[in-house]
Amino acid sequence: MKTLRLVLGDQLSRSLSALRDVEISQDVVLMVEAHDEATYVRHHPQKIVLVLSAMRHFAAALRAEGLQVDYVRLDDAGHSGSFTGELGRALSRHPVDRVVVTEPGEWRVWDLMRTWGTTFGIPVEMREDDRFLCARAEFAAWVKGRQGLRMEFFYRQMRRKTGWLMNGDQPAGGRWNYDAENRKALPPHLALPPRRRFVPDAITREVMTLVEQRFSDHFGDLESFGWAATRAEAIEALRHFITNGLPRFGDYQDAMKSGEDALFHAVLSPYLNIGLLLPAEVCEAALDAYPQGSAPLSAVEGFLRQILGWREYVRGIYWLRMPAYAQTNFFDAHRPLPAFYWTGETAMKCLRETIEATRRNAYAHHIQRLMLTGNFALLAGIAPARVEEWYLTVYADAFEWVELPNTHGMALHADGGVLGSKPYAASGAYIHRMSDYCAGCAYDPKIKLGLQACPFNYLYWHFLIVNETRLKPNPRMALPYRTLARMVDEHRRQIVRQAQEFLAGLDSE
Ligand code: FAD
Ligand code: DLZ
Ligand code: SF4
Repeated sequence: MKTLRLVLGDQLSRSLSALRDVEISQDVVLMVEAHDEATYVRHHPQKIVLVLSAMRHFAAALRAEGLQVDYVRLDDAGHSGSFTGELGRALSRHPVDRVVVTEPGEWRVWDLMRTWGTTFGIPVEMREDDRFLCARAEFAAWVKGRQGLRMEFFYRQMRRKTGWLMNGDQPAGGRWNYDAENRKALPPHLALPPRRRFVPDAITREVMTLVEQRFSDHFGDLESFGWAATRAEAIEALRHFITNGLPRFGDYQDAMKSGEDALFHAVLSPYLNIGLLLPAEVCEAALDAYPQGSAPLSAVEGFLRQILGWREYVRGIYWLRMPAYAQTNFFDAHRPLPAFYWTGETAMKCLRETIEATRRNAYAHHIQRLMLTGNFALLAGIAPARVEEWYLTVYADAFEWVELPNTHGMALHADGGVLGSKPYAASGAYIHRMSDYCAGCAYDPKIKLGLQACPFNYLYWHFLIVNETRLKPNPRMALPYRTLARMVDEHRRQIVRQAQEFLAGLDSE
């Protein structure tokens, strides 16, 4: 049966289900660079270059194997701009019996794909994306009959299933979780590993020129592009992390440092999310480091939890709850996104540095995303959809299946507690403890009110005050509400006044 096999820009894995039974003598692989995909949000130019360059390299590798690849470039004459339009045009070029695709990562594209059979009058087989460690049906079965969907219990089930870091049915070292040891602040003189960067080759440089011409008005710098664009390079980035980052990953997972963009983080998420690396091989590379003694158990467990736990869990939640998931707004938050999310122009040093790093690298590490830009948006009551659009726009690893649960659920608690049992709200004290940003800031994290007070301080208490009916019943919020109850009325009034003045003074985008 002659088959047209569509491969998307985040499906660049040779083991992809859509490619598995390819008949080299007759099938055609279709790959499409689509204007719509670069602009449904105005992606960071580094993300567009990464995806398009990796697609071109992947197509070249398939061709070298003898596969017939029909590759549609962004600037090809007659381009319709969309997946649907280009599938239609490809079907008129290739008389095939069926179309095979692997299910896409985003609900938006899945919703399109399910219409294709009827639109084009041809069988369209949508296959499972089995690059993940937990199938969608398996996640749905885990959810059945459960009251709460806590990640920790999902993660334990995944540990048992894979046998990773297990001694029989018990966790290696006697504990499931070394989280408590993963919260150290960074000692001032600790040497940090350099990020593994790759010099753009001719293919990447050609794409960079194209992206500069077409998307120069998108947020983000392109000249500092240093991402891997091939599987071989991505494997090198993985090795670099296992040797240089993993041993200290656990200890300093939650730390932040001025001028340091990645610390001991892996910087592998874009490669995992577009398919240059597979989650199983990344986990196995980390697991191999433990018996060899090159990384301690707390680091390997902490890293495994991010991929085997969080990454699989957020995908499970996304597909379980979409499309309704994106519509909830637990705090009824409607404020527009402040302009400084795009310009970086704010006196708050922690936010300024994070936004500048984001512009430079299309990357920020987890704690910057969660406890700085995310925490501020939560405390300031920014509309979830605006915040989500920002996160989907600015990061090279941003695909909605992983971005949305992290933003909507983890950072903004807009899902009312599906993903996290309480909001990750924090005052300046937390940022001061976990970073060195405050030393060079116009504000002081120890001052609660007045011109020099850290805005995170009064915004934090203001957030608790205005959301008292929503949050006070949550037993995990008992401690801050007990502190609030001890606050004299005049102090509460001053907090509300200063927070309102500050929020009213924010320029919006
Ligand atoms: P490390 O910290 O070194 O972690 C290793 C790997 O674990 C990552 O590469 C990633 O694949 C996985 N991982 C870690 N944390 C998470 C998590 N919470 N959810 C899913 N996978 C995780 N991650 C994305 O891949 N795409 C996104 O669009 C995205 N948006 C986010 C938005 C917000 C508001 C927050 C709080 C987090 C978001 N994350 C997202 C999760 C996390 O911040 C990134 O995966 C991580 O920063 C990527 O950098 P790294 O490779 O250095 O990760
Ligand atoms: C992110 C992205 C971009 C910028 N461009 C393309 C593209 O031109 N062609 C393509 O196949 N995929 C692209 N992607 C990734 C898609 O947006 C992604 O496959 C869908 O969002 C489904 O997850
Ligand atoms: Fe951020 Fe407040 Fe510290 Fe300034 S004082 S860097 S705003 S936490």
